[in-house]
Amino acid sequence: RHKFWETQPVGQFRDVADGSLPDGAIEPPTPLSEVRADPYPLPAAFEWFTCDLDDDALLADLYALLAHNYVEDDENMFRFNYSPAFLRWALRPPSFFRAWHIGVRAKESKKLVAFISGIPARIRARDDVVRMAEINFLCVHKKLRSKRLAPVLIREVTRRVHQENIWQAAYTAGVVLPTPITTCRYWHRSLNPKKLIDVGFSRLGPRMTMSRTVRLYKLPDAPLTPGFRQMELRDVAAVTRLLRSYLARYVVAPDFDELDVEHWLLPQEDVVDSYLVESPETHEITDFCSFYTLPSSVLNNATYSTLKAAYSYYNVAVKTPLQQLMNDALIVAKQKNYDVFNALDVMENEGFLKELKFGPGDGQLHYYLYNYRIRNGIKPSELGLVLL
Ligand code: NHW
Ligand code: EN5
Repeated sequence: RHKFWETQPVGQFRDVADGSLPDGAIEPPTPLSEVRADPYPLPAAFEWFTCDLDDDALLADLYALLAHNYVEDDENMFRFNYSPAFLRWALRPPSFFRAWHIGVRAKESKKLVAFISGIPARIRARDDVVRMAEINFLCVHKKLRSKRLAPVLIREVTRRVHQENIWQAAYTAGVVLPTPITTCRYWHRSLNPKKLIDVGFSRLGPRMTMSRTVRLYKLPDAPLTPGFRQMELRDVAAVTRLLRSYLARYVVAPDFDELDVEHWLLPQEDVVDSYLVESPETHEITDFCSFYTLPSSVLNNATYSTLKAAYSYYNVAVKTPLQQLMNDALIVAKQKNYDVFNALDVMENEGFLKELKFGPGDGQLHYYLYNYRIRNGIKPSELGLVLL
């Protein structure tokens, strides 16, 4: 069934039911001297190529590869369109490894035809903080599909991660592989319902007219919570404290320090937006919310070429009710001209999705750990990790 995945240290479908295996590493680390020293062989026409994301020309090539060949929905109507600035942000967190930005080029034309990336992260599973790689942006050009290139890319990134003495990884995918730790659903909140309907992202509900639909999704012009403002550099320490104590309640969550928070949550236009509530009386930072910007190309539409989507990221509601905080996030996203606000049913999100008029999407997101077993998996609401 899974000629490649059967050979890997991941939960195998056949032993998910075996409740006797312990949590933690599936196989022990090997001595670094035993990690294969040279890259895995590629078909003769191709070569490995470590990508330098400082190089604007390379970044443009990577952007183009993904814009034309990365993830689509099940009916091939939309394709993720990560921006160059977003890719730089996503791939260069604190202490990133250049060698984990792995391209495959055609030897002759030097054209970039495939890519996979890893970034380092500390991820906690129950009470175990583990150094992991987060693997993302696996992509093979459409013309080179089904030739078993993906397993070569995965083995090569694994080798380069092992060279840094890291033995676990986290990743998400829309497809089912052995074996998800949990399966999440995407939910969508229309901000610009007319455009969403015009491009086929959503449909006019039964017994609904366009004008009733537009009215249904209307939002106030400005956030309602007193003290709601953009996060700034001076807030990093307070946001880190808030986020660390919040994420502590989840079974699987990142272990963020101040450097991570500065990188992942300080606002960057059209990449990541973060807001917080500063108490007008005490100036204490009591609540926090954030979203990242990931447009999708609209395939085959005469009027529109892109959808501007915000994706819920990390949110912490302590004093302000979560529903009210997320309503303010919707309001600022609408002000900034997003067409749709997306969220997964992770963390406490179930507590606002229906009330704030999100509807379930047709896509799922499966979460995976490599070489780490979590007995019986977890529920989406026990997951405190959002990957880009
Ligand atoms: S998920 C997004 C992945 N990218 C896309 O969907 C883009 C569009 N599709 C493509 O580019 C986020 C190709 O279809 C890809 C597969 C490249 C997906 N994850 O080359 P073959 C991520 O980036 C298995 C893992 O012939 P292809 C996370 C498949 O099951 N495996 O297929 C990435 C089969 O193996 P099997 C996937 O269509 C996490 C084999 O690939 C997969 O030409 C990576 C077929 O290969 C997927 N999304 O190319 C794992 N899709 O055993 C990281 C297919 O079933 C693991 N496959 O025969 C950790 C590593 C680090 C460890 C460190 C200690
Ligand atoms: C790794 N970081 O399927 C990510 N998106 O629902 C890789 N559906 O946008 C894995 N099909 O439901 C990504 N509209 C896996 C996801 C791949 C992309 C994907 C889904 C998520 C999606 C939309 C459009 C469907 C178009 C036809 C969808 C319904 C919205 C509606 C709004 C009004 C209230 C009800 C719902």
